[in-house]
Formats: sequence, structure tokens, C-alpha cells
Amino acid sequence: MLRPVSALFGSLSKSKRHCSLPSATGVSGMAKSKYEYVRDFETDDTCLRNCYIVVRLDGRNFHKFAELHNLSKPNDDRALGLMSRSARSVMEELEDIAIAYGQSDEFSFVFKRSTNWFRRRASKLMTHVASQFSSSYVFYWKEYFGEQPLLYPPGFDGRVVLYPSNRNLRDYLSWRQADCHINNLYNTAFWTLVQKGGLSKTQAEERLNGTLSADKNEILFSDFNINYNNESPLHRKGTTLIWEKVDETSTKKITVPKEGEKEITFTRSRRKVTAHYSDIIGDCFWNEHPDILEEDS
Ligand code: DGT
Ligand code: MG
Ligand code: MG
Repeated sequence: MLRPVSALFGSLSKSKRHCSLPSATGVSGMAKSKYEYVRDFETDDTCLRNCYIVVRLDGRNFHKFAELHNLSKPNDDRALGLMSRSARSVMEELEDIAIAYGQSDEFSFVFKRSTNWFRRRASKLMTHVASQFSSSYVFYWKEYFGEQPLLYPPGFDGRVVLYPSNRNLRDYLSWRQADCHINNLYNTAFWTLVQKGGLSKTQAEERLNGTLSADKNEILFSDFNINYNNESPLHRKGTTLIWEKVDETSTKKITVPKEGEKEITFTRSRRKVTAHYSDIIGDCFWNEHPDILEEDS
């Protein structure tokens, strides 16, 4: 039920409304109020020039969120798809994001090192990313989960980190992708032992205790005939979003004098956000997309 604002906050009597107005403007007739000085308490959070600005978001308490929404284990393609859709919305709505990388309940957004968006103020950049992402997550929920309801408003924390060199930025992204690999290999082995091997969660944990990557690969291959390298690249590598020129073909009906109606086909190139599920640790991806990184100064 919609309620009038006065019902929510209580209404002011006429006399109170009158006396509250002059004091709110301070000294009458001056261009600035006497309260203006409080602006000076704001801290300067301008990000250092020439650095890439990375904003990383992470789902708040998604362990509980995954349980409550019955997300499939170890990976839920609906949830991963919704994360990517929300990240695409961030890239399309905000300026100067060159690349984004996401896995599990997190997404990192890399602003160009030359960006001057919001005068590089960290709080502005971070809050715009977090709010655009969160509202998109709710807005697009139905596209991925259909009639399954969203049970409560999810939240995402954010942080800003600056990277001064291309090497540092690539190492940051490599770190996140290595994290994706380590977690996904463990989770794949763990849930295969539970779901296909009939082990309890405690037994599966004990079985994997102290194992190296090669051991987990071996368990999957020998006991379950699963070649980990053939598992979905989305799950193994995470999602990388970049801007690319994509050719789009469309048809249009035109009327030509004497000839009548004709259908013409034309192709035009458009900048679009595209998703990649490939390795971003090695050089190959970066050589194929040389425009993402700006030259080190
Ligand atoms: P936080 O970030 O400190 O508020 O706490 P959490 O619970 O979000 O912890 P975090 O971010 O370290 O771990 C992500 C959690 O999200 C983890 O418990 C697994 C869950 N999660 C993410 N994606 C999926 C999925 O596709 N399926 C399932 N079942 N769980 C997922
Ligand atoms: Mg989280
Ligand atoms: Mg996380």
C-alpha cells in the first residue's frame, strides 16, 4: 500500500514549517551559507594518475545466498550468467572500462589508465560500479531464474586497487584466474566425490586433504573418467568481458522508383561487449587483443 510521505515521517505543523526554513539557509542574502565549510571535511580520494583503476565487487555472504536459492554445485550456470549480464550492464552504462573479469560471486572492472571519469575519484567509481551491478542483478534475475523468486535483496562489497604497470595489471588478472582454477578444480573433485562417488562431505574433504592439482586431476580421471580439461571453459577459466568491433548484418525494405519494393542487406561494424572463456594468464589473449592495454609511460 502506498502511503503519503507525511504518514511515513510525520507531518510538521504549519508554524514549525515556517520557522525551520530561514535557519536552514543560514545568513540570508549571502551567496554561500555558513554551513558551507563542512565541505572541507571531505577527503580527497583522487586515484593516482597513469594507473589502471580496478574495482572488484564480491557478493555479500553468497554462501548463504547459494544455499537459499538452491544454486547447483559446484557451478550454477544461471547464477554465472546473471553475474556476466550485470557486468555487461556496468560496462555499457559506465565509461572507460577496458576489460572485466569474473568468477564465482566476484567481478573485477578495469578502468583505462587514462580515464578521467568522475575526476578519478575512487568513491564515485566504486559506488557507481557497485550500484549499477546490484540493480542489474535484480533487474535481470528473471531472465536467468524464470519464475524462481529472488528471496532477498543481494548486496556486493567493493574495493579499489591501483596498478601502475601493464605487468602489475596482468598479474592481478592472472591472480584472479588462478584463484578460479584452484577453487574450481577443488570444488569439481569435491562434488564429484559426493555426488557420483557417494562419499559424505567429511569423507570427500578427507580424501582431498593434502592433494595437489595433479592428484585431483587423477582422481577425476581414474575414478570417474572425467578429463578436467574437457570441463566447461566458463567454469575453469571464468568470464572475461572486452569491447570488440562486431560486424552486424541486417536487412531493410526500400522502395526503388519503377522497380518497387526491394530488400537490401547491409553490414555495419559496431562496438560490443563480448565474452571470452579463455586463458588470460599467457600472452596469447593479449596478443590477440592488443587494444586493451595502454602503453606503459
Ligand atoms: P563474503 O564474500 O565474505 O561476504 O562471503 P561469501 O559467502 O560470499 O564468500 P566468498 O565470496 O568467499 O565465496 C563465494 C561463495 O559463493 C561460496 O560459498 C560459493 C558460492 N557460490 C558462488 N557461485 C556459486 C555457484 O555457481 N554455485 C554454488 N552452489 N555456489 C556458488
Ligand atoms: Mg562473497
Ligand atoms: Mg567471492
